[in-house]
Amino acid sequence: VEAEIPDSQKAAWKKHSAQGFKTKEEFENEAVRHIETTLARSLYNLDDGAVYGGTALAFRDRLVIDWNKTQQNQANADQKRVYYLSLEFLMGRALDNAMLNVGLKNVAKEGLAELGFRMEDIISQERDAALGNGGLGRLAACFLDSLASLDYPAWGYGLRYRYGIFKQEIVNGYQVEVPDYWLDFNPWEFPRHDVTVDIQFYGNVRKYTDDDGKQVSVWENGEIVTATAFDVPIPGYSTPTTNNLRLWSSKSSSGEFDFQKFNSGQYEGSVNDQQRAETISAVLYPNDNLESGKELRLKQQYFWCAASLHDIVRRFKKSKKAWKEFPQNVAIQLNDTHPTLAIPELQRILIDEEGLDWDTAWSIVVNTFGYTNHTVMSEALEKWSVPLVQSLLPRHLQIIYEINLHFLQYVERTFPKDRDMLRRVSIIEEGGSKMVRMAFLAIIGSHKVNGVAELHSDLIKTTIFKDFVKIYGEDKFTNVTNGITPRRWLHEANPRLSELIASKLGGYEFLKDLTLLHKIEAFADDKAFRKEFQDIKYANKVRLAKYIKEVNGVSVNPSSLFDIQVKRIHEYKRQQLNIFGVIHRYLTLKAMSPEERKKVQPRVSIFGGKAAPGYWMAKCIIHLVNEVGRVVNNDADIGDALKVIFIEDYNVSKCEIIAPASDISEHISTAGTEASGTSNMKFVLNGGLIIGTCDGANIEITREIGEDNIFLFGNLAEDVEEIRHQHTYQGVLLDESLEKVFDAIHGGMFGNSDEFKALTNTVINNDHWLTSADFASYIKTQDSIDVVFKNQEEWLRKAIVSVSRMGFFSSDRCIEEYAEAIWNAEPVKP
Ligand code: GPV
Repeated sequence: VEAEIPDSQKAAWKKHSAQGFKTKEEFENEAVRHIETTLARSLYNLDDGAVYGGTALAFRDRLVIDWNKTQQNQANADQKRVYYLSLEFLMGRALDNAMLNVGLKNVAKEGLAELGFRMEDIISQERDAALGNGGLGRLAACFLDSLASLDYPAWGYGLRYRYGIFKQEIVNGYQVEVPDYWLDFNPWEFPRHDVTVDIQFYGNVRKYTDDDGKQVSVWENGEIVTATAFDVPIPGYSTPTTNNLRLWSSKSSSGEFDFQKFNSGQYEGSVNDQQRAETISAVLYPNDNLESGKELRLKQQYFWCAASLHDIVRRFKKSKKAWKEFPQNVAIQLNDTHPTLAIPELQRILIDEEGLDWDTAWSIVVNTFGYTNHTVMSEALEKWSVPLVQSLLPRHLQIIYEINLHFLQYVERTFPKDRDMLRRVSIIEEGGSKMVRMAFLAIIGSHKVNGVAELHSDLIKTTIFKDFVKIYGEDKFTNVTNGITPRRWLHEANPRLSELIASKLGGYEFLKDLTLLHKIEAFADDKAFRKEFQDIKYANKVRLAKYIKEVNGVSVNPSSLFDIQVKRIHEYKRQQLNIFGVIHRYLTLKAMSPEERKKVQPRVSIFGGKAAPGYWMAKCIIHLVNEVGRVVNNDADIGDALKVIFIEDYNVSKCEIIAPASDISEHISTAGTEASGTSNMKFVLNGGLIIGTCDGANIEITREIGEDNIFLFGNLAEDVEEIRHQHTYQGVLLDESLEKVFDAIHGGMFGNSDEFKALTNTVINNDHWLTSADFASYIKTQDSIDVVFKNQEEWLRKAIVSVSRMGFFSSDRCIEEYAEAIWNAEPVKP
């Protein structure tokens, strides 16, 4: 195509092509131009919001110039491309990240100052892009940052939800969900009205024999919905590589609305189709670690998988290569089972549309896909009812049955004596109602399956996927321990700590190679370094205390020990264990004399996190935390000795203020339930210590930083089953201190005790999450934390050594592992 353009035309384009600003002057030019023209505002009609808009648009222009060059360059390079399919991308704010990654933050800061504005005020105008629930969605966002920073030719594919995760308000101590209108102003996306794909639902399958005597299936007569692409540029750090996140938005395929209906006076009816179509990408399902089985969710999954695959196949076909080369050119990673329909969809394209035979097509499919599992908990494993799939995706159900047939025939040949095996591993679960087990389909259709931390990857091999290890062998199953991007989670969140590290390491290389942090271990005993490290932590706590004062109206003393648990509210994550521990502490303080109380290490217990709107028990936990806070924070006997705070609407940008301000953070899931956890990494990287169970990545964090530097407690994963068994057959032996806590709750100390009955009863009745079984160990460990914290020198040493040993947990390391062991992909030099 390039060769066909006349030289004179090329020259004209080159002469006028956008360059993007480089200097402070040029930045101010661009920002002011956008404010005055794109946004139609003026010096006399300005606020931080408008200046944010102008600044963001100026940076967006920069990004899109790099984006264009990157796409051109990657197309020319003709290397294998990686596609990361995720229903969630929890991106947070983009401006600060864009400024850092293109290396123009200082230029912008000075420019803004000259225009009369402060950088922090402008950055904080941006609302989060919150297209995700929790760790799974944030992992996808960290991976995009690392893929671009390491120059991999990689695209993310997701859905452009009109409403991301709801905004959480706390009203009278209860969670209230409010819609998040995040698209009101979003300068980071480019609508591609020319990039559309028509997606079919329902309909029927017609079979016929063609002229060559071949059986052909045609899926037809369905409803059509159109997918439109919206592209979000993803800048790499310290490289011009700017990758793409393509988000699909749904709209009616018949244009705006039905003109016939409109003209015949049926005004309302005329918009029905349009609304039905737009509903598909309207809202993110707010469940974390729980599947809901709703038809609309299945529609979302197919809509997004089909649009993405169509796009990927279209790009491949431009290369004119043979189909068998597809897996050498394309790697598709499935973020959990949500995109599993991509497997039968690619098989359908290859056999129904491209005319390949089953076996050739299937080998292409398997070599293309990799599947990442994020949980072993049965309530989170996706299953779709066969009649639902039959009606929505009739051709896919046929293909799934055929995949299953081939697979079960193979299993039968290999394990002729184990008849029960066929029932256990079948993609179709028989029984009351037939279900499609998506995880099994994902395993069978992928060449690699990975867990997200060592313990978790071992658990999937020995529990839920045990039979598949027998069938396929160990090599199909692997581990890639999660990581986080040090750009956002160290440099952006904690600029002073980043600067201190850079001052000792002679630059910011460590943001590209986090293992370089090991060099600061040498300063763990350096007095001046410790002091500076301590000052930074204190300043970060002051910042958080200020926020808490503004929002919660509670004064907390920044010298107190800040104890933080922020994550989705879930019984398995055990915020209930934490709040029961807080109540125990309160009762203990109340029983003391004022003199004794003065000697106790003051503490601020901080909670934050959303509950799925339909998750009753999680909402009870939020309510209890708020009620305990109300009582404790207003108790004159207690004063600074204990404060209890619930931070409303926890999200990515709040985490950036919270993580740098912790002394201790809580990662206390029942052993064997948290696949990895990633906030544990964020907190340690920011100089806080951890109280945690032997679960998920806590185990590898312990291995890296040393067991002297972490507060571990509780039963081990290998003993959990046995304890639950005892609970079932011998009843729960309630911990004595916990019983006192329950007495206080039941006695109405924290308001109407009926509201908390469900919460205490589940512990008393079967204690599935080992809240009572782990309580004594938890309390004892919390007490030891008070003792160690009093010795600030020892505490600082632990914190500094821990930071220096966190290099392994960079998401850059994850991406290199995926590239090497799963994708077989290489970077493209920019
Ligand atoms: I499945 N995860 C999540 O955030 N949502 C889910 O629906 C499921 C898993 C999380 C796990 O709970 C974390 O342990 C893990 O660190 C994260 O996924 C990323 O792997």
